[in-house]
Amino acid sequence: MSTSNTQSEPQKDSTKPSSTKPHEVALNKTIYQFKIILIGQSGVGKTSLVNRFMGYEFQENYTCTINADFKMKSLSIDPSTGAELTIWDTCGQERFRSLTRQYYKDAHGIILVYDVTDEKSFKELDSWLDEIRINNKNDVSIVLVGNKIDLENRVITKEQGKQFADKNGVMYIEASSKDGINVESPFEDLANDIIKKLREKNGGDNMETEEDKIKKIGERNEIERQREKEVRCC
Ligand SMILES: Nc1nc2c(ncn2[C@@H]2O[C@H](COP(=O)(O)OP(=O)(O)OP(=O)(O)O)[C@@H](O)[C@H]2O)c(=O)[nH]1
Ligand SMILES: [Mg+2]
Repeated sequence: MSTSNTQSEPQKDSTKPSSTKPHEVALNKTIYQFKIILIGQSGVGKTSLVNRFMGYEFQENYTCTINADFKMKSLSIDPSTGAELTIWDTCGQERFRSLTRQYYKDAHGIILVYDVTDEKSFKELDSWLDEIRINNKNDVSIVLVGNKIDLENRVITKEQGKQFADKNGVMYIEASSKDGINVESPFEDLANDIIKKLREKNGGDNMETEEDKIKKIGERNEIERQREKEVRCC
């Protein structure tokens, strides 16, 4: 899977969610647009993870995220499918909680992060999952990330993390933003899972699925582009 940054500068004034509409369809390539949010206790490493995924260097200094920040990056899923991710990195501090809730609503995927050296950040995971259930009514894809595995003073084992994830039906990845371990997998696994769910919705019945609609919009755009070309050239 290849990646490319389409935009690295946060646009602080935009709070509009993205949709699963394809951004571009060319020669049968469908590019989905997904909204991904990162949540979890303050200081667990959400911003560090996003920054590493974007290709920036790891920063030892801690700068608390104010409310939320966003970045965009494109992924190539397979030769005929791509995904353009709008990534919302929220602040974990309690005082921003009511503001950051607005980002849950139309998210297609959620990265829930805890720090393997911080028991409190692990114990709070149940309340974060409750937040998701309350604020996102969709069948949202979730990946749990146990971050900071480079540190020696870890208190939450890999088995504990995996058990929690299995019990709650979410994916699980251990990562180190510092050492650059698994900094892309959470985003790639989410995109794959969201696309898989969209395709599964297609199975069996004759109802027009979300993916059908997406493809149709894409095909229509392509036809319109072709028509425009024809008009221009004649
Ligand atoms: N050793 C180590 N330190 C990390 C890692 N990831 C983040 N940190 C450090 O942890 C601190 C907090 O990281 P942030 O990414 O700012 O945490 P955050 O979750 O975005 O915090 P808020 O914005 O307050 O919600 C910083 O000092 C980082 O350098 C990691 O994988 N290993
Ligand atoms: Mg942050």
